[in-house]
Amino acid sequence: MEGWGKTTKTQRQEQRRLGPNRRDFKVAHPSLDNRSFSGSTVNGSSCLLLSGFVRYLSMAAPPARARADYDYLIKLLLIGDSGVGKSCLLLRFSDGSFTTSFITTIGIDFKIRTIELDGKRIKLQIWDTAGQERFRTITTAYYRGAMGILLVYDVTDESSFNNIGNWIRNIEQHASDNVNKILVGNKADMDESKRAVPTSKGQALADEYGIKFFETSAKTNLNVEEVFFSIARDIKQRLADTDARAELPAAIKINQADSAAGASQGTQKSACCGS
Ligand SMILES: Nc1nc2c(ncn2[C@@H]2O[C@H](COP(=O)(O)OP(=O)(O)OP(=O)(O)O)[C@@H](O)[C@H]2O)c(=O)[nH]1
Ligand SMILES: [Mg+2]
Repeated sequence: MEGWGKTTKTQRQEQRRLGPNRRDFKVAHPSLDNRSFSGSTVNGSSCLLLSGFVRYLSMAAPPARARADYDYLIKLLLIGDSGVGKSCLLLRFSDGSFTTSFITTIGIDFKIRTIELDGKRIKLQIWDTAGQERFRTITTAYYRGAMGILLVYDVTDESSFNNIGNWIRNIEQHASDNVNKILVGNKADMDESKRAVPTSKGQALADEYGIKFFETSAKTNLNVEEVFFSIARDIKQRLADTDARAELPAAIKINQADSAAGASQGTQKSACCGS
């Protein structure tokens, strides 16, 4: 009885200690490719040893993630000159908000939003790079893991448009060959008198590179969803095609094996029946 009482007391102490500080965590990093980890933290530290006990404490709560909560994980990257509105586009898409204050990105940042496309859950992991030259070494390290890249310029800033060629060369040097790209002319809400890059020029450049083009406004939410959904749809299609191709030889092999088995059975049968 004493032992039982002791355990209960310890458990109660643990429960008080864990209390509201227990929370689920997810870790994702581009170097982890398509993997992400989930688990629990207690005051910031791993609680593997306590996991059984925690499960006991949270019997009524839903179980820890036993399976992936998405069908596809798609990693996107935002690149372009400093000040074109990359972070604002991401904030608009992930949080539905906008700020006029300019807080330049230091290095790299990311946000996650899960969307649904054709009945599939697509988890978008969107990496927002700093446009400033001094962060170039850090940011280019993230190109390799990207499945899609949004090239952003500011329609009121001609040099940001002229630099798109340099950003494309960066992609050619550092990203995977099959990465999807999309051209984005942001700040389309600005007064026509401020516009430095006509829509036709943006479209012509996109056509030259054979990529899609959108003019957006993070401020008014013009075309923001459309850009992210468009590139996500193209990547999902590419991944689905790759999956289908990867499965094809196996399917053929199975069929061949089946028919081979069938043929040998048939041979046996005919041998049997023929005899
Ligand atoms: N009018 C207008 N202003 C915008 C829009 N998007 C961003 N801005 C403004 O442009 C400034 C720069 O935006 P950011 O999103 O921080 O720019 P960034 O490309 O992330 O810049 P770096 O992090 O330095 O690379 C901010 O003052 C924003 O408020 C837009 O669509 N319309
Ligand atoms: Mg930024």
